[in-house]
Amino acid sequence: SAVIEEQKFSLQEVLDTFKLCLSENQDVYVEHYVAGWRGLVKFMNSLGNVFTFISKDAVNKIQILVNFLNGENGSHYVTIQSMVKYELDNQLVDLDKRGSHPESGSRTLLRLHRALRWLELFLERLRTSTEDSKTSVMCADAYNESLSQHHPWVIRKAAGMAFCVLPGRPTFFEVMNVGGAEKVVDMLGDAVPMISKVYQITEDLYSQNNLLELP
Ligand code: 1PX
Repeated sequence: SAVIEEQKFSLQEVLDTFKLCLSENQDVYVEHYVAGWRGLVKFMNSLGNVFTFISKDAVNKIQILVNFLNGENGSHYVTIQSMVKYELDNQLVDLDKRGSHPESGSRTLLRLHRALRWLELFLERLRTSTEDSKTSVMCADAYNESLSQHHPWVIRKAAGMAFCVLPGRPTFFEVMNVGGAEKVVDMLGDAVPMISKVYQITEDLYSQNNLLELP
């Protein structure tokens, strides 16, 4: 059973991936960013089929970035900073409206970046929650405060329905497979600042380049 234990998925490993994102000079590695999202998707899928409409879009966006990373210009896609510079310098981004580059790396990553803010807010709520807190409420509050502002009504509606069937806090903690509630709180105390940092660096980069509203 020790072997089975080892193979079991833990959210700790996933969140640790985000630690690997930052280089010495505060650049963000696309490879680890994408790996972090892969792990989150895996976690979400283990919660049930209702969440696949959400994970499908994330998977699609992850794949777009992986294709760039493995493509012939992959060396420009090593960090978010180099990706943005390369795509802007070579007019590879639709800036005002969708045109000939509807799936640029920059606009694709922006969608995940906005979702990362939701994750940060949700995990922080989870961290400070009590036994009787509802995951659905924490999730919805975090969403309404962040990602929802970028979604049309129909997506907001569907997301709201998905939140309602989220498992309760005890099951949620169990699926995270980190240990007891205390361990989860410790782990989140460690992970959330790291995620915030990655988020803030990306946010500043996009803001400086006026890219926060990419279509
Ligand atoms: C311990 C907590 C871990 C939870 C991990 C959950 C990972 C969540 C992954 C969510 C990724 C969502 C990416 C959404 C990107 C996006 O905004 N896409 C939209 C715009 O894209 P476009 O290419 O058209 O400009 C797109 O329209 C999205 C459609 C799918 C619905 C998105 C609903 C987002 C809800 C986020 C909350 C997830 C709740 C999961 C519960 C654990």
